[in-house]
Amino acid sequence: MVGLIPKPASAVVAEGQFRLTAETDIYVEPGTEELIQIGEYLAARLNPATGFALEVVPADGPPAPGNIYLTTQDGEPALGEEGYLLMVRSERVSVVAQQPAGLFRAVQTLRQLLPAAIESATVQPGPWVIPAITIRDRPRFEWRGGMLDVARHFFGVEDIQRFIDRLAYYKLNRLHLHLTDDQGWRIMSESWPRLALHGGSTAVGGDPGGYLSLQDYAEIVAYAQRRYVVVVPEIDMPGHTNAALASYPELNCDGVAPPLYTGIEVGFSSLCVEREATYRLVDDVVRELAALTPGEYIHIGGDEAKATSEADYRHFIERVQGIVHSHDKRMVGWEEIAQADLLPTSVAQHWHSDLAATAVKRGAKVILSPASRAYLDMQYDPSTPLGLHWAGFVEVRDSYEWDPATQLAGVAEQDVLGVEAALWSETLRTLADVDYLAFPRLLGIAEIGWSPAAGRAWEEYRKRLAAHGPRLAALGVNFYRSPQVEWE
Ligand code: TNX
Repeated sequence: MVGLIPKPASAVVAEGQFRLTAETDIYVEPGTEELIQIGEYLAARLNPATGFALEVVPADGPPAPGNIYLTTQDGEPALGEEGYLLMVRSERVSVVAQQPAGLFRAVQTLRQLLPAAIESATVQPGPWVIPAITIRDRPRFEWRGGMLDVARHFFGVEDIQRFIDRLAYYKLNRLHLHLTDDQGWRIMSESWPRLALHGGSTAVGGDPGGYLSLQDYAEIVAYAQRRYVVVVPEIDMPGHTNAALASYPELNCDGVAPPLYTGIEVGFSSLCVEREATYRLVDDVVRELAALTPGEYIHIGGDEAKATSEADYRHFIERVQGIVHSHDKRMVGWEEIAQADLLPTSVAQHWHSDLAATAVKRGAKVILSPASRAYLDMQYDPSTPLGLHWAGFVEVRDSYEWDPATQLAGVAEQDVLGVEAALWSETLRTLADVDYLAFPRLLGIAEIGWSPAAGRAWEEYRKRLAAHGPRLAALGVNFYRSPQVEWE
């Protein structure tokens, strides 16, 4: 129990312990393709370190002692989409959920109940013992996200998949991909191929560029789906668009394409709001992405449009909202979109101002990513070798000690769709860099999104966090060993 992050809604320790042995198998009921896949995911997590060969078996009722049982049979409706009941007893481990997603979340709890060495890629001595416990759990918020900026620096399919694995381990369920910005356009468009071919050819500091093919994107979506993570693609506009403007002169009001940009200034670029070419681009790109995105949301950016007049901005956002809607998606945008008329289905993402309260007044829900808490690219302290500090230094405690229901005046619990940690990549070149800023702060945001507010306290959290040091190490995560935590 001590080591679980996010902290479960309820956990009661029981008598005895379950021992995972070479004879243990994973029984799933019903034996559908989807449940078998969840069982296989669990087996793949347990087999390398144990050296066992757990198998997945379709079941008809609870299996013989010594086994693991995952079922959606008689799942309580109160557990919702992602909740679960996990019972560890000396005879067996059983998980009951209303939906497969709940079983998947429970599998993460089960991994965390085992010794940290279970996450090792090579055979470890064991023994593989889980203390008996009953956990009844479900998330507080529906949206628990991690954002990765693949525009300032490009991260490809493999890195993004590793990032998804890390999100899933902490029960996060949204991967927001910031796909485009001034420095790079990172997704192919069949209608506008120069966006990626030219606009994706470089990165901050002149570092190597790159882009995702539509097939790469589909592969990422499928990988995320098997981890019950919804991909939310972002095309940032009308500002943050130099890469697009450089690729197609007709997107510029003066008809002249600017050069590519590799600096880190913001707020200087804008699609030409008066030109029809702009809306053809938006419609084509949103249509292509929507077709490959099973999730409900398309993120349209909308931040820091300092090169667009206020009236033009509102007109642009409202028209783009209509385009997103016409492709059967809900629009998400940074909090600045609150200046426009929003549909009740639209969502505003808070980062630094009081505009989220305006969005709420206009009937929209909000996602909270307060920069001083949830921006993972903020340096921990002045000695952090990566990151920025325009929103201050954000130590592990700062990123943990806040609550979505009280963070903003005019935004109450029922207005909050959830929370998201954002990682901007101006200063990041490798997955090790990503890890160093995301971990361990991402765990705190995951807990804020999942766990009940009552019972959350830094002094208790930092002890559970300490137990994740060896886990993160076994997973190969290059995390920051904050001096605020007495790492195990
Ligand atoms: C602000 S947050 C930005 C990004 C930068 C980030 C750096 C937001 C919506 N805009 O363009 O990358 O700060 O921390």
